[in-house]
Amino acid sequence: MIRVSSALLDNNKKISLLFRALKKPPSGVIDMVTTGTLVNIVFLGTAGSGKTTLVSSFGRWLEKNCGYTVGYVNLDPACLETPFKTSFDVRSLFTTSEIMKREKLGPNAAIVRCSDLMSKRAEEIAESIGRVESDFRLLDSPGQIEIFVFRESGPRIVSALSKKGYTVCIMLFDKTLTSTSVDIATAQLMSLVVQLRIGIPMITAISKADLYPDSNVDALLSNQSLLFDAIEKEGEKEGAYGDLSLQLPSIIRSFKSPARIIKTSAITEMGFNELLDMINETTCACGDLT
Ligand SMILES: Nc1nc2c(ncn2[C@@H]2O[C@H](COP(=O)(O)OP(=O)(O)OP(=O)(O)O)[C@@H](O)[C@H]2O)c(=O)[nH]1
Ligand SMILES: [Mg+2]
Repeated sequence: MIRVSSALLDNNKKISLLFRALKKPPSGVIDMVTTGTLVNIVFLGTAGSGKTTLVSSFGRWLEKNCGYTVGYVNLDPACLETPFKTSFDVRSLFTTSEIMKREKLGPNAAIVRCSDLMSKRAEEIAESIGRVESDFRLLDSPGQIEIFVFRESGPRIVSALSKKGYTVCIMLFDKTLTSTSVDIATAQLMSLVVQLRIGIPMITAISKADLYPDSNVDALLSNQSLLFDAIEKEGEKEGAYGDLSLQLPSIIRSFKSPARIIKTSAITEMGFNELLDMINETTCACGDLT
């Protein structure tokens, strides 16, 4: 972790720290930013899961509630507009619609082409993001997660970015993809696969929780024993697929330290304190993510 002596902190940072002290930061765990570490948070998630809206809302919350400075980064070349003012926008280099026209490609081929261009220019993109001087840099990613994570662009950009600050990922799932115990285990496996691809700490979160304030799977999100018991019960009913789902707990147990899944809402700010706590906890190898 980079440590900067308080003598080197500029006036803005001092004001920000004072503001935070007065407002009492929500997190009781290590406050990384007071040590001068810049934090990159990459928002990944399934299409339409609410990445862009959460970047905007969580960023505003970090600024207003905690007094942090926040830089917003758009890495989605297909989006038309962003609800935040960007400090870096990949659309300043190319856009999907411009590539469609210029190279006479359909929308999917153009998205793939953009991803490959992002990969080629990963160092340059990370350099530009690295120049954003904010406590937190929030990065919005393309809608199609597979294009970012399962091609070269995501891993390359994240790897280059990791040299420019502490980098962590929030993997967002729509509530409709986490309605049963097997869904939740599948989401955890998907987070694990994404983490293997991009190689940085991962926090799994459910979006739009304001639409489902009390769900019957809530207890399973934070208690892995309960989750595994529920999968066993569900698996017993399901025949051949049941056998597969019965294997899920042991796979998750073998590869992933227990981690709770956080319910978030960009509208009510539900789960934002927990998200910040989890980000802090990922910096500590002994962090209790259960
Ligand atoms: N009720 C509710 N709606 C939300 C929330 N977050 C996002 N939405 C809605 O979900 C839809 C998709 O949100 P986006 O933020 O564009 O999702 P995205 O993941 O960035 O979408 P793509 O980049 O196209 O994959 C929009 O209609 C949002 O208003 C939330 O916390 N609560
Ligand atoms: Mg988006």
